[in-house]
Amino acid sequence: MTAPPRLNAERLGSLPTAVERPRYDREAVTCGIVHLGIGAFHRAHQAVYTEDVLAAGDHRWGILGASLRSPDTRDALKPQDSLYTIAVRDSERERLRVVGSILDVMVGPEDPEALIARMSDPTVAIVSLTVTEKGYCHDPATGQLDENHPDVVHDLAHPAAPRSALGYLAAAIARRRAAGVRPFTVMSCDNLPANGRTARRILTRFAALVSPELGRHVAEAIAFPDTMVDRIVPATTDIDRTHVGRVLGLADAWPIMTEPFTQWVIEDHFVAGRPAWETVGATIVGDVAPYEAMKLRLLNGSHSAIAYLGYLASHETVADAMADPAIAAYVAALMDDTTVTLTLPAGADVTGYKASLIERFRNRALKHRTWQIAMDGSQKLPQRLLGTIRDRLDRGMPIARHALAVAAWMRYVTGVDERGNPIDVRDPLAGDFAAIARDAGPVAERLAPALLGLRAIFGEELAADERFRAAVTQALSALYAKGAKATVAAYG
Ligand code: CS2
Repeated sequence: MTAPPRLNAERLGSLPTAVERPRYDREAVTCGIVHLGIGAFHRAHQAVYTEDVLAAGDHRWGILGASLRSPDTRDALKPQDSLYTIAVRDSERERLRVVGSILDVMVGPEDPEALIARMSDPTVAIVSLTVTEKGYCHDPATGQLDENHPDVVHDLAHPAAPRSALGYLAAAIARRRAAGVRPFTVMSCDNLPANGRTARRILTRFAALVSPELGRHVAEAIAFPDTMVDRIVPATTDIDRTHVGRVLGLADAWPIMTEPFTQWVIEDHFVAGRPAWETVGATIVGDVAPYEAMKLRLLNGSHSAIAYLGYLASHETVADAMADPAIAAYVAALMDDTTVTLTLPAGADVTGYKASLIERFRNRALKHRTWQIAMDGSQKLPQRLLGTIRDRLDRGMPIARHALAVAAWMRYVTGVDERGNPIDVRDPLAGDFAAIARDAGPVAERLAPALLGLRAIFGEELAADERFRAAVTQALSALYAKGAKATVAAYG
């Protein structure tokens, strides 16, 4: 069988009629947004909302995507005029849509100056980010810039050729200021607590290390709205590529697989205008915090628990794990334990929200690997699980279920699974985990305190709390003694 021809602008007319496509003049679109970290999540989420704004006739908001590391996305999208498909799936149906809001893709390291120049263009009003938690070069426990981070040290020494998003932002902000170009808005779309405020704190400190004036300028002139972003987007596989190619009759080198659900809550705080995202489904609010806590603690907290326990219990995907009644019961109970710590958004139906999360996790049409979610736990645990644990401890409430999730993370980061096979642990602190696991051995009483000593994750106070130490050690002993499957059943 010969491969189908490549998706591109000229061939849009040949798509099957059921496939949605850009119905506006892409040539008329100008670039109003530079997006750093052009991964699958951005393409399934913000780029789709923006696509709807373009389709409604406001052509100022085309997106220039940038990768700060690998050329893969550019290599996939460039030959197809930056067009790509999203496949929206649940067990009943699949809907395909070709999205055109991304106008071009650049690769930062290939030509940093070119990216800084594009970010300095006066038409650019927003620089948005999905660089993952670790892309902020911060200390996850405190939310402060990690001034010893290798990328931070590098970028302060080489401001014209940065590696991190912080370095690019500082360089572009400085250049715009020197040229008298209006400041842009920095919009974080990562799963960090108070992502706008966190980005502001970190970038202000970074800029102050460049020069005190630049630090002041960032703090005073740049807007950093908080956002809550939500859509489940598993990594694309070759099976997905082949399937989408067959349906389109055109080859798409990087289609995006996602779920029907999508949510975006944005703080209305922009200095140079923004697309009318509220006309296409986003919610604009004065305070994102309640939405964000609900999402980070209920969705992402459960996700991380499912990832570690599910992986240990040999479940490849979230849906596989949720098909195990013991895990499903545990997750429901974990969410109930979490709920008491939340200040809910006005009018929120938290019972309905939790039920919808269970449904979303059960979506068998998505192959969301537990291994994918297990990545970078050192950056995720604080906002997903540890905040809830602190709040429950403050109220004198038991924390056993959340402690089990932390213990499962500990068991996972030792790098050896329950059958003695190696685990591919991906985390900025993977080296520390390996050294700790080597010294402690598979002994809960040694392993738990050693991992709790990682201050960047646990901070001082929680790590010293006897109730927390005891609960985690007990759960970890159970995981070693009985395995994940039996232990989860006992905690549900
Ligand atoms: C997941 C998130 O990979 C992960 O850590 O928990 O990417 C999750 O799928 C999204 O936040 C859903 O909005």
